[in-house]
Amino acid sequence: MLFSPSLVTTNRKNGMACNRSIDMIGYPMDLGAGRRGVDMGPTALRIAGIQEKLECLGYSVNDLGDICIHSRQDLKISDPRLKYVDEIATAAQILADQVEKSLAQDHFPLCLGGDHGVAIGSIAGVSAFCRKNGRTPGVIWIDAHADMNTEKTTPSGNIHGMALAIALGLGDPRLTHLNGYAPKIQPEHSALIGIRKIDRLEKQTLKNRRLPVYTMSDIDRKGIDFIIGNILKNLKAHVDHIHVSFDVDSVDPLIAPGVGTPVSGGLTYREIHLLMETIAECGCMSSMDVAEVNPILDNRNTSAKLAADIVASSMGMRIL
Ligand SMILES: [Mn+2]
Repeated sequence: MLFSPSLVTTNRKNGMACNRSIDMIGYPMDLGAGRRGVDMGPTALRIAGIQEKLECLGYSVNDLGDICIHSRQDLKISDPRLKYVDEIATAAQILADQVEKSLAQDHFPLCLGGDHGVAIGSIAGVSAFCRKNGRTPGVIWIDAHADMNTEKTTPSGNIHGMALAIALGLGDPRLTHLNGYAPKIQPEHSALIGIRKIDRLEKQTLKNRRLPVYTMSDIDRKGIDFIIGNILKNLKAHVDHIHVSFDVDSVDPLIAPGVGTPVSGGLTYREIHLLMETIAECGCMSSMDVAEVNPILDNRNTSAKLAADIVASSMGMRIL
């Protein structure tokens, strides 16, 4: 493997050892989404060269393959307000166990969605690891949506719109109580960024929980550099493990059309890269999801390629 010596130095300086191992875990799930297609996300990201991009940065990457998930043809919706809840809970527990195992081996778990319900399992795994090792977990949620619905507020019954609420302990116990406890994350140890579409009742939950939310208007006014700087400063003071949950729909659909739920007015190419570069510089990210790549809506895999580059930025890829 050839890589430039300057990149190795940069990685070391950032606190990410250049020989650090990444465990890539595919989560081909579309049961949480309204539209089909995101179950092909892990394949699209692999074809986009995500592994090679990370290896070029000096990491050793273990592709652990895909977690086995039943397809919706084989399943029935028992509760229209929590579609496919049992299958989602089963798969989330399998992912949680794998993420915990990777962290216990001092590997970096990179979870490839699949719909954003991937975060239910990944955060449960992060939380379990932190609990056993006396650490406090935090999460940076990069998304067009807040994903703060519960079965009581959801307009669709799609569980991918509930993933953050579930991590915070709100919702059905089959999902909130993986590993037998809730919440997995405290609201003050989370931050939402890129938000521009919130359902009416979901807005109330966000306000009640006093979550730190940075909308696109905040980004327009204050700039992405200032906002991510503040988020990282605050999290670093209070948590020892930062999980980044990256929904590719946070990026503007003009450059990332192949996502589950596109919403206009998203992060620009430069904003998302700067955000991720700042996270890499901080050297404090310990696990990550990349979710909602939908090849059916994509244009020659451009969104998956963009997502793979963005992940590489978050892991230390630099212009200079
Ligand atoms: Mn999302």
